[in-house]
Amino acid sequence: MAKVKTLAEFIVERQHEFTYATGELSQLLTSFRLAGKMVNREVNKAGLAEDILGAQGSENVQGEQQQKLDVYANDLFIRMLRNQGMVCAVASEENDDVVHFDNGGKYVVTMDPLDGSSNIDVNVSIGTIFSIYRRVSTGPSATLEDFMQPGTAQVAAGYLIYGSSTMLVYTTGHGVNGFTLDPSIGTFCLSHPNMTTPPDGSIYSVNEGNWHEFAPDVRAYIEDCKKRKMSARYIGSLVADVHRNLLKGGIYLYPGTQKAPKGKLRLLYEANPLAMIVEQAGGMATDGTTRILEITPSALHQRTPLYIGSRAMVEQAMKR
Ligand code: P6P
Repeated sequence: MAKVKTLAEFIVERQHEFTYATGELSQLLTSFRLAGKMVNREVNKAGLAEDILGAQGSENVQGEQQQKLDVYANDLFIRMLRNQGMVCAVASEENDDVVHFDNGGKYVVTMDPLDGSSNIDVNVSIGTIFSIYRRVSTGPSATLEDFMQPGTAQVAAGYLIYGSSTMLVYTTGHGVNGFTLDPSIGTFCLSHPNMTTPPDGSIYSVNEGNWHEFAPDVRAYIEDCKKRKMSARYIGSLVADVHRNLLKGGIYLYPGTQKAPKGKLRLLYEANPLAMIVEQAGGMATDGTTRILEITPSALHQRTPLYIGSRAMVEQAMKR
């Protein structure tokens, strides 16, 4: 049986690909690796632990009901990132403003600590999404400017998916690799080396409940998918939908609507990290007209329409 390669071994082996100092990537990813295991433990027993299920009773900056596990995951990731010393500040979906550590760290992180959390109570896969940027500011404290970099400036991006198995998928700009948590030893092991997404696909993921608010070109594209007998798959958990399409081929789209021209998804900690990963796997990600990674942000929680997945499908959707 081939020797299993752990995430730690893989990072050391590939450290030379990380533009910056040796060991920094390993430390940066360790927070997500460790906190990911702890979130996984809580997610897996959520049905048993009443105190961890259900709404927290508070709202996040998006005005969305915070689930208890959202808050647990957010606090845990922030604590882990603060303790490891190289991250100077974090922008999280769950926090209105930047969380500053004022430690002079060279990096900043954006994250959605638990995306799709409304699915927690119904046992559907959920995920953590994160981006890592090198600061453009100097001194002990990060500035908003550090978070207003385009997605092309990401030094690493990744997601954890808490599903039938728990995986960590990440890129540093040199391809995409997936690691599956072996719960018997509590270790992420390389299970999906050099992930590439099929150039075309036959799965489309969109919330057709918004049909009457879609622009004519979006409706025309969806009609075309139906005419071509594609499969409609929509989990309602972004990481799960994107992960499935990444492996099998397909497109996920959350277009703008009349009511919400910029759609629902957030640029900094949903679209950008997933766009970097999907592009590195050979796919494509746009807002319907512009490459996601080339959008210059102007606000922490700004939203963007998102068309992401197999290149041929995203190109087809944009032709409308
Ligand atoms: P809708 C979950 O709240 C989320 O941010 C993504 O995980 C998911 O893809 C999307 O929203 C679902 O939104 O409007 O289709 O329920």
